[in-house]
Amino acid sequence: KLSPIPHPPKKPVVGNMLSLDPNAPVQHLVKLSKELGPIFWLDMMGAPIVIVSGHDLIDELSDEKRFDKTVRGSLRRVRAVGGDGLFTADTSEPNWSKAHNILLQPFGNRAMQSYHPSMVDIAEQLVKKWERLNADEEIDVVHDMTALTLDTIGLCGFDYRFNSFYRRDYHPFVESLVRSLETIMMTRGLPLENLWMQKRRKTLAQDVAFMNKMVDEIIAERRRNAEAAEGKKDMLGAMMTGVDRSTGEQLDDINIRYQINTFLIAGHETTSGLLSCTIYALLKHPEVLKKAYEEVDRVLGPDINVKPTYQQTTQLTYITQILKEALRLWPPAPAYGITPLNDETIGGKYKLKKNTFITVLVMALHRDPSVWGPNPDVFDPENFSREAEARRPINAWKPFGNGQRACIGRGFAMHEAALAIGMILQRFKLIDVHRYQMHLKETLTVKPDGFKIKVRPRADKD
Ligand code: MNH
Repeated sequence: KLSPIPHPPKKPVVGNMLSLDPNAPVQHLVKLSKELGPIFWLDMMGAPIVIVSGHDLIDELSDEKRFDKTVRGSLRRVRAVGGDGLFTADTSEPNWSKAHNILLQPFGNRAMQSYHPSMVDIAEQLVKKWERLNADEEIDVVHDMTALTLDTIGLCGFDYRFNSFYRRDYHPFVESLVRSLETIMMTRGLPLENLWMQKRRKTLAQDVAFMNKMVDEIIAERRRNAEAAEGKKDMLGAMMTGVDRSTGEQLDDINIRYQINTFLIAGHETTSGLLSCTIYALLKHPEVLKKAYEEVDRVLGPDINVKPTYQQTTQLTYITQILKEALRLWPPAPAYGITPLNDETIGGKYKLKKNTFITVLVMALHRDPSVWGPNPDVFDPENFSREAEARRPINAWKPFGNGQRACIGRGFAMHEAALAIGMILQRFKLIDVHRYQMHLKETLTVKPDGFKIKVRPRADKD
């Protein structure tokens, strides 16, 4: 019924379900897209999924009058933690537009300036940790970047310090969050799964209860001390006082809790993946690293005792190009789901029934030779020079999703990442002790697996 859309051979009952590598489904899909082309479909036990990776088709799929985000599969199960928070709400749910309208302000440019000192506070904890390492000690890059992004969203989001740099493991909240997401991603709706997953499902319920209790207490505490918190300009404050202009309504406390859970899910793994991949790219491209050092020295100056200002951080334009190129090759959120609002035909011949589940495979789009040229796998920040960006067709670079359902934390993540890379390069030489080769681990997001480096102060002789 989906012809002429190509698809690989399938097995009875399970269809293509078991042929996808459970440890690296997205990378497996990228491989299939190379064999089967810019659009193909898989049979997930009777339910088709259409996977699209070609730019022409994705350009069409980006028309929000014809296609909308859909919350299905593992993302639907994330609602166990995110509820009807922005990320996991259907566009038609009243709380989506309400929260969207209210949250535009605390995620806007003006608000970013007020978060900047908190971002510097946490980034300083990171570089202080690195300054105190002995010459033989290695850095677990993803671990430290996750500590940075988590503590940053905690402090800017609701004035809470996870103090990740003061512990060996993560904060109990994060342990619960990570374990929950793991269970959610392991669940695939296979026969008998409920039986062998029983223990994990029980733990999931306990973890969710624990996270909700902690966040609910933070909210209740803020309600009690509303006056003392008057001057606080964090996201929680904005959510508690913000009014949706189109309905005149406010967010209720349960929804605010889900938004906070959501910021922690959406806000820490992704940005930490971006930072880790950026460090990898810098290690592997000495000419890029050299230009990055030059920019940092020019914009931030050599004095590491002077904190970077908001303005200076926005002037790190070459570092921003590097970050964008890292988001191209290793998009931390490598795919997103959409669905046709009515029966559709795309590319002039591919018929898609209303409600079909379509996966936009961003990871493959970002290496489409029709946009990125004959060597799309090569890391090159010049892909994001002003001229190259102006020349490029729209909807070719989608690391933050599409349209009104695109990432609301984009400005936050980019500012935080530019600041962190700036402060790291101001102080350190990076050493690729293990000649690491990129190996992506897939959870809800993708990040480098087992990536360790060493650093030395820049002043040190080699
Ligand atoms: Mn974020 C949605 C990627 C950082 C909060 N984010 C999305 C989507 C992508 C995405 C892709 C769209 C998903 C979909 O269509 O199903 N987000 C990123 C990346 C980074 C990132 C690559 C970092 C780099 N995101 C952040 C940060 C926050 C955040 C930081 C919050 C502090 N993101 C969100 C929220 C949404 C979202 C909230 C849902 C927005 C909506 O649908 O209204």
